[in-house]
Amino acid sequence: MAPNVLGNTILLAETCIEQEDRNNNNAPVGTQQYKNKSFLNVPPKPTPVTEEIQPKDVAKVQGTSAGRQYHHVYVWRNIIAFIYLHLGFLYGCYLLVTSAKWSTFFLALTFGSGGALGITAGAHRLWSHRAYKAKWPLRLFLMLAQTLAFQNSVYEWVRDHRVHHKFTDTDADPHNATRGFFFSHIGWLMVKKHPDVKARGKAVDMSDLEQDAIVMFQKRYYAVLMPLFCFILPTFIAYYFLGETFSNSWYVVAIFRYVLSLNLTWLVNSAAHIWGTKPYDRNISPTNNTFVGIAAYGEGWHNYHHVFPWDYKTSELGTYSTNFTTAAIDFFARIGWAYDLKSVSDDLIRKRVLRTGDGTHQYNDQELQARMVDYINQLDHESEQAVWGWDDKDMNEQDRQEATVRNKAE
Ligand code: ST9
Ligand code: ZN
Ligand code: ZN
Repeated sequence: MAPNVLGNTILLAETCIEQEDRNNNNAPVGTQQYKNKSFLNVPPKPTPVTEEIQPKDVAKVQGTSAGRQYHHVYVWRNIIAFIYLHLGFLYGCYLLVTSAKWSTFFLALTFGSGGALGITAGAHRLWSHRAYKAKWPLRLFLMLAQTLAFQNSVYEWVRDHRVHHKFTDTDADPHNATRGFFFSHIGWLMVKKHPDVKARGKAVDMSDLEQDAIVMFQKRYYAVLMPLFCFILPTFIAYYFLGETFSNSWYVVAIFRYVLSLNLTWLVNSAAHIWGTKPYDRNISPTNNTFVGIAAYGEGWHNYHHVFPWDYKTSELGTYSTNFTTAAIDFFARIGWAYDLKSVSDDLIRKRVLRTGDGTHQYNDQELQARMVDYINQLDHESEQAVWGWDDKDMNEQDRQEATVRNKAE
């Protein structure tokens, strides 16, 4: 079981319901159940079976996948912790407008942005998707920044995120958005995971992270590093260096900053899987959502991201103002710490937009038509055969019919 870091920090009693029937397949009628709803305009999918799965895992998956109902097992420790954190967040808002110093607010903003980069440029684009490579000083910086964001260790974050991409909208997706806004936003952290998440997750390749000493160091010492970087240091810096009160330091720089960054991150899993456009693939739930795009430091262009997860920009269009993370990675590339930045060619994007997009891509109708003709012509051209002259057997019949033949012989 993953280290119980949340409980360690807030020292709340463990009241989690542990049952012998760990997967809770036999829970009594009336308990809340996982169901495959389809209000996202995307048909619910059964978890696909791939060759990567070991036979013992397949048995587990077949026994619990869509079709059979699975019951939530509440993790009361997390529920209580999240209630405390959100009440603390509201109190932090109150302190911000009544007694906190401006410098305290800017400190919270700085820690919030640092943590955000640790998630977006680090856990997400670098470690989950390998969309670019980073030299060790940058990996060290991103690891520490990710630690201060407290969203589990990089290793655990990446494992869940890769499963999310491979099995989006199925039971194996940790925050399966077909179960509704609340579940995909925060609810998934209040219950035990569906067994398919674990079975599928076991087949996900994590060898690249296992060879990364910085990631493995963080995983090993997470229970110490996380409270230090997420809660103790930010509170101490505000209290000691800014001369802030303990209460303002704790509730603004630690709790307010942490809860805000959690909720902005979770919007990518919830809002950007429910509301927005699907310019690249209309058959999947992830959407392009402008609000989330800006608020989550460039991570809300989620329809694009699910189609091309290896693009370091996680988006096709826009400027640095809608993608702060891309600006940061480009900066690190300029000083030589980031390299091998991958992105998608215009041609590949265009083909995908024409094939599976929902029609909301910025190409206007005329341009789209022109590009479509261009694209079809290109396909036509690719299939053309060279001919030696009129009676060549490979001559296109349409060319023959449409040719003008003057002075025809009888
Ligand atoms: C948080 C994460 O908030 C947020 C992630 C968001 C992702 C968003 C992505 C979008 C893009 C990026 C956007 C960034 C925007 C940033 C903007 C910022 C301004 N595969 O987990 P356990 C196995 S965290 C394979 O305990 P339970 C494994 O053997 C918030 N195997 O399951 C594991 O043992 P180990 C703070 C897996 O008991 C064992 O199962 N953190 C997988 O069902 C047990 O694992 C918290 O609140 C897998 N995927 O408990 C803590 N998963 O690890 C929350 C599990 O030793 N977590 N296994 O190998 C928990 O308390 C528990 O995980 C639980 C489930 C109660 C939710
Ligand atoms: Zn991703
Ligand atoms: Zn997603």
